[in-house]
Amino acid sequence: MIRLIAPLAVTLLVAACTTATPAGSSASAQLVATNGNTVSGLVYFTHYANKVVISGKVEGLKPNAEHGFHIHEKGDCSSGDGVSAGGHFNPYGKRHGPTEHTEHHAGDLPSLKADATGVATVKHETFSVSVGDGPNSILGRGLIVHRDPDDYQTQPTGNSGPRVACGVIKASEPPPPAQATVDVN
Ligand SMILES: [Cu+2]
Ligand SMILES: [Zn+2]
Repeated sequence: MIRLIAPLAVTLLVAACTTATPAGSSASAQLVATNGNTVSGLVYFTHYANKVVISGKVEGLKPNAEHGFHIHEKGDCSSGDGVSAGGHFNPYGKRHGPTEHTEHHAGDLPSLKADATGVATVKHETFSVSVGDGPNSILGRGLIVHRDPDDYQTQPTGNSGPRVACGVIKASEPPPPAQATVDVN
């Protein structure tokens, strides 16, 4: 618990953009391949104070390649091609862009980087979304993996090609300890 005190100070500084979601609230998305694809995975979203740690693993990707990765507006994978998940989650009306710049959709994430065996490890922290409440809550949203890299420029999609896996972000148990090793300070 002591390790959570430092982030609380940060919370006060950026209180205008934060919500009252209790630290430790967790959600996860089981990624299922869209029609004709082989990509699968399990990704966790864990809320610590004002930030959300995203962790997990995605498999069955084209090896040694980048793949666009976003939270999409709708938790609906029913169309079979991922298109039913709608556009990028964008509660604040921003432009699509890289997460290190201020102007990006709340749902924009760094592209997945597949290793030689087609496996990508997800490890990212974001201040742009919450798990639980507020306009930026990702509960009930979609998580999409794309075939191609995100160029972080093309509006509003990043031009990362077809959707190769889709999942719905739902409240869940926290990630197992092996996946929760992100430094929360
Ligand atoms: Cu996307
Ligand atoms: Zn976007």
